[in-house]
This record gives sequence, C-alpha cells and structure tokens, in this order.
Amino acid sequence: KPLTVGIVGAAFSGGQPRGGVEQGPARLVEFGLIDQLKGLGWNVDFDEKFPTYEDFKPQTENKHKILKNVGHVASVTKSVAESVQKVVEKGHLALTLGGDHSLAMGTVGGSAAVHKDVGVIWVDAHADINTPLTTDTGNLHGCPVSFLMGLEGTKEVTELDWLKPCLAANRIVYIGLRDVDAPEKKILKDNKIKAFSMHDVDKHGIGKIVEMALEYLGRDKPIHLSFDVDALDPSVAPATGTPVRGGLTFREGHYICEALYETGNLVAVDIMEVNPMLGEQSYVLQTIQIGCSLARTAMGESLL
Ligand code: DIR
Ligand code: MN
Ligand code: MN
Ligand code: MN
Repeated sequence: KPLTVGIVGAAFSGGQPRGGVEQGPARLVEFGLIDQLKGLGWNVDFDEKFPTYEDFKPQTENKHKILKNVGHVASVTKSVAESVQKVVEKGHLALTLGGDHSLAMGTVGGSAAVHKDVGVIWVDAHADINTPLTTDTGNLHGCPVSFLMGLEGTKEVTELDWLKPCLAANRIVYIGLRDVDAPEKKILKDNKIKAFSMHDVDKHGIGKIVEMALEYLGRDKPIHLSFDVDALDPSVAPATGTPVRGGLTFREGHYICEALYETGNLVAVDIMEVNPMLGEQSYVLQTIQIGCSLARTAMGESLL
C-alpha cells in the first residue's frame, strides 16, 4: 500500500448550478484532515498554498445549447487529471477533495492514464452517466461517466478532447443509486453496467455488495473510489447540492471505505460534493466531519 498521499484540492463548482461546493476542499483541510492523515501514519504531500483550480464563476458561455460551462469544466478537469496522474505515477495514493463530481473526468482520467486496468467504484445517489444527447439539466456533474467511456455524443464536445475514452463499461461498479434518469437507466442496461441500487444494498447488505463489486472488478486490480457524499442519506450528509432521501447509513458509507482500504489496492480516492454553503451551520459541520472520516477510513483508520 502507498505510504504517501498526494492531496488534490479541487475547488470547483462549475459542473452544477449551486455555488459553495468549491469551498469543500478548504473546509475539509481547515477541519484538520491533513493532521488526521498524518496521525494515521501517512506522509502527506500537499501544497502550502492551497491548490485551487478555479474559483466559482457564474455560468456564462453556452455554445453547446444544452451543456453548461463546457470550457470551464474542460480546463479545470484537464488540470485535475494532470495532478492526479502525477501523484499516481509516483505510486502514491491520490486523494481528491471536491468540488462537484464533473471533476471525476479529471480524477479517473488521471488514474486511468497510469493504470489501464483500474476499476472504478462509484458511490453515489446518481449514475452521472447522462450524455450530451440525454441530459435534461445540462449540468456536467451529471455526465462525467459518459465522457470517461466516450459514449454517443461526447466526441462532439471538442473542448473535452483532452479526455480520451479511458473507462470500459465493465470497469465500473455503482453503489447507492436511487435517482437515475430514464435515459441513464437505458444506458446502464444497454452497456450491461454493474450497478447496485439502494434496493440491492437493502437486499444483500453492504458487506455482500462490496464483496460482489470487488469480485466483479478483480481482486488484484487497482481501485479508484469516487465517493459522492450524496450517496449517504441526507440525515447523515445534509450539506450537498442534490440530496436524495433513502441513502446509505453512516456505517454503510464508512464500511465501503474500510473494505476498500483492506484490499490494499486503492490508487485514488475522491470525496466529492461537500457544499459548506448549504444549510445550517450544524448540518455543514456534520457533513465536513463525514467527508474527513470517509477519507480517514479509506486510508486505514479502523474501529479497533
Ligand atoms: C441529473 C441529476 N441526473 C442530472 N444529477 C446529479 O442533472 O443529470 N448528479 N444530481 O449529481
Ligand atoms: Mn455524483
Ligand atoms: Mn450524486
Ligand atoms: Mn453531483
């Protein structure tokens, strides 16, 4: 397992319309995440000057009719991909703090550039697999997986040319889905993508779900965990842009992180969609705490 973690602070909110999520990384660090990870025995590689990519800018240009903010998302995700790739190339663990989930085009783009056989475990209420042809909202945080796979309509978005298709349909497993658009359901079916909804979590229990996910991706393969905190129930992680009821419990969320740490195969972890501007202070603090504890448990903090 890597002894050094490279932290990528991805202060960016341009993949969705709600400002504030760009403050996620700074707040996670302010809360003490760096020292917590050092306390677990990690060397932490982290710029003194907090690496912000772009601050929040209101959405402007609109060349792609539907898709919003394409140029901005493209330049930020490209830069994130370069950062993540550099960390993973050294054999270090890349920990990306978001920021909205469009950033995963960068994080998975970066890890897949190093590990062609990387398996992605995408923990989310949403499938984030809309294409430019299917998206209703035009928000790119609902589309990163389709760009990573190079699905229909993505190649036409030339701003994102830097991102070559790097994720095969059989190299991703979803956990926690419960708000999936109709066209997304069709994409999941047509591409035979492995997806565990909350129904499946209820049915099998989280232990079995993670076991099936690892079995499917291959026990000896590198793993990229992309964790959208809205996978958790809103009572657990309320301060996020698109909460959906009926989500993972506190323990189910942490169990996923613990079990993936135990494999020794994690090469990258994303903690995404913590928005410290949404809701009362106590809810915000609760969500920041959870962001930190998810990262810690994915990096070896254990109960005993
Ligand atoms: C919806 C919502 N499927 C969309 N997606 C969200 O905008 O494409 N992703 N909230 O996080
Ligand atoms: Mn997401
Ligand atoms: Mn989500
Ligand atoms: Mn999102």
